[in-house]
Amino acid sequence: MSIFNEKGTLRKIGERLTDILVNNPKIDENLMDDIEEALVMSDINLDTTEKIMEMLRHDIKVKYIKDSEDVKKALIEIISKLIDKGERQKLIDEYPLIILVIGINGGGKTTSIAKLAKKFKDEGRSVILAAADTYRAAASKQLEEWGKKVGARVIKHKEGTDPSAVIYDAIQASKANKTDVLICDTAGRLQNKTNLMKELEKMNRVIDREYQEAKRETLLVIDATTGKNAINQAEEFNDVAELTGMIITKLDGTARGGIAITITDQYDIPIKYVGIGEGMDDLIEFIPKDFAGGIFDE
Ligand SMILES: Nc1nc2c(ncn2[C@@H]2O[C@H](COP(=O)(O)OP(=O)(O)O)[C@@H](O)[C@H]2O)c(=O)[nH]1
Ligand SMILES: [Mg+2]
Repeated sequence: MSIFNEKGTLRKIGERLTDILVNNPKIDENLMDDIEEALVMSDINLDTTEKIMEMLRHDIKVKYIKDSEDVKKALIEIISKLIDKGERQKLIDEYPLIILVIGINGGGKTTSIAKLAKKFKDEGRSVILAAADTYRAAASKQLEEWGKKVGARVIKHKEGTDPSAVIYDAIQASKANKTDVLICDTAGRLQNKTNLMKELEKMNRVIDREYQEAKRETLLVIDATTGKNAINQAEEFNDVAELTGMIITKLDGTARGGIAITITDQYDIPIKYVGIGEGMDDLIEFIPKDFAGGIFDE
């Protein structure tokens, strides 16, 4: 079974499509209507669904597809193509690297940062974490605890200080220690878009000025269990930040894996990792082909 579907995240969409294909071995308009309906009911939006259907009709015609087993194969291929952003799929593998992690509160930023730090540490990379979510004292404490667990130093300031100042200090520490990776936690204040934008701009200015030698990633963390809301968040954050990728969290707690397909298609942002639990090792690389195959448990 595909690792992406072990916890049932693609169950809804998989069950619907499998039922339809088993019950309609003949390829006709009925079948096409049913497939379309199944996609829409699985957290895939209308626009993306139409795109998938158009590609499917095209494949059926040019590949002379005659049976539902081949429809299944075509669907896997189409969805895989839609969510695969090629070169941009993988996290940059050049160092020093600075990763800015953004997203709304409770989405799983801090946990995902800990998981990422653990991955880097396992690869033998040095890691510093910047506690730039300075709005709640609990936030930097949480990051500090994770830092201890994964063996990464945490740079923090007092509650309420300027997040850019934390990033400034963390950059100086990273430069002084020739640290490979600096991961910055941030506060997710989407309620006030103008402030958020200003804050992000300031952080980016500090990075531009102080850490020119570093490669950059800006990752948006999205909680899959929020369904349609997740799609709105992608839109809002995509407006205010130059996102290089996403981490979709809590795919273990939901059958709403379909939103991953919509988000990557609609906003052209690669999903780089997915969270499948609360533990340190519960972060897996997003492989489009495997994810699409997971729809039919292949
Ligand atoms: N089941 C599950 N829970 C997660 C995952 N990622 C984060 N969480 C939980 O979501 C909650 C919020 O996470 P946190 O990292 O504090 O979110 P932040 O506010 O964005 O920093 C915590 O209870 C985490 O343990 C995941 O992939 N799966
Ligand atoms: Mg946090």
